[in-house]
Amino acid sequence: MFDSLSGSLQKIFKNLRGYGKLSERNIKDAMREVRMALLEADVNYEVVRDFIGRVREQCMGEEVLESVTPGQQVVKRIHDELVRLLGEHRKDFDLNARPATLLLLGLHGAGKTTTAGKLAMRWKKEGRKVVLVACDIRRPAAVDQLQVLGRQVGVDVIAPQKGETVPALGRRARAETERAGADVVIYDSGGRFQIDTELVEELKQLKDAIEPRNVALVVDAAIGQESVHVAESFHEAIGLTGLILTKLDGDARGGAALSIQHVTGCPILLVGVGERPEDLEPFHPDRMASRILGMGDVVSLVEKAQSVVDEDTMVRMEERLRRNAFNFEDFLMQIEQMEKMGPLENLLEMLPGGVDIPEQAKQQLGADSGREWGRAKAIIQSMTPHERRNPLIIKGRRRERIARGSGTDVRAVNDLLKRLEQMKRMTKQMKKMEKRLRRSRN
Ligand SMILES: Nc1nc2c(ncn2[C@@H]2O[C@H](COP(=O)(O)OP(=O)(O)O)[C@@H](O)[C@H]2O)c(=O)[nH]1
Ligand SMILES: [Mg+2]
Repeated sequence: MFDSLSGSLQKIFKNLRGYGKLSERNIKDAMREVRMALLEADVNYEVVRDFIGRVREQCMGEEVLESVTPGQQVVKRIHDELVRLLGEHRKDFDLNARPATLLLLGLHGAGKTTTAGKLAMRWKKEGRKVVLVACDIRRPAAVDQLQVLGRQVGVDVIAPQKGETVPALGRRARAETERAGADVVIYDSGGRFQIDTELVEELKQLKDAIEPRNVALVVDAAIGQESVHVAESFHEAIGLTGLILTKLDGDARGGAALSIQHVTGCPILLVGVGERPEDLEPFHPDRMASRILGMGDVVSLVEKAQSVVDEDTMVRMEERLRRNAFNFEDFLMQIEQMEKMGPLENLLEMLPGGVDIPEQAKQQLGADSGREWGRAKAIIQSMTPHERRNPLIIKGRRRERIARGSGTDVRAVNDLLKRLEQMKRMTKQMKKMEKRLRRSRN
């Protein structure tokens, strides 16, 4: 649903990550590109302006500019601001009353009736007794549509009687459902092509009659920024507790989803992603932001790394590796930092595409790497401090002793020594390449 926005943002990030250090100029340029991408996705102009302003301010601080992973830090700031834009935390309906009541309203064709059916199915599956009420009385077809949905899902539908007004139907349904001990009552209402005084009056009377705890506006995301204006008008006239965005499966550019909660102050509760009864998703601001940024849940991963790995140690180790002074003491410290991150299989889940790796393969990978790290640790711990600091002195006799002490064999000890050498060789090669690159640039 956010494919093109996602694509442009990822391109910008890729550039950013390419820099070892970021200058204020780099950040300004990147922010201009992000701004373009958001506007192209049809995000509200003022929302974009505020958003870019906040992110830019945060990125100009030394926390980002002086960081060892500046590109990553910028992405994290953008992600956090996106989450804020989308409403910060997941909000749900208030289903505490018995019966809990929900009034669905919106323009004609927004997806009210479809959503009523979807919600009825969802709540019925959770074991609740759901009743639908057909308050779109002006169009006989609308009542039929809800009755068909009710039959499909297997819930009762209360239909208008001859000559019954909307508020009268509301009052009757309220009394009946209270008597019948329903858990949730969903009122589907009538819409217009535009919000007008007649519609507002009818909805107000219905709302007064049923006094619903939840008043949710169903908005078609495909109409873009117009949906934001629609939501503002309805909220002002009727008072809403939440929003349901439909048709996010279509080619909507997503701008509505990114602006609507910020502009109206109403949380997005659900999104409709298709016509089938199961095409309804709860709205999680953080997951939506990750999805837009095409990053799996890398943000949690970065945060996790930040919380367990202390930056000083990492910087010191990088420095030692550069000077080729990296020894087994550093190696051990690195393993310990890795272990603090938790089992590999859990980390894999957070990577983009990580969820697609079969569970069994993940477990296997996790177990293998755990065993390997465990063995490396045992071998290093069997070395004397002097040996750890001077790997070159570890020859025949010492190798045998270390193998015995760690419950491994000489081959495993040899392998580990080789790995340390490999790491050093690689760093040396990287240094050479860097030099060559620098020379070719000048
Ligand atoms: N693709 C897509 N179509 C939807 C979605 N929600 C509703 N529709 C379609 O939009 C049209 C109008 O829906 P309806 O529920 O009758 O709108 P209402 O007038 O607000 O009650 C129908 O053809 C629905 O199948 C959605 O999330 N995705
Ligand atoms: Mg309808």
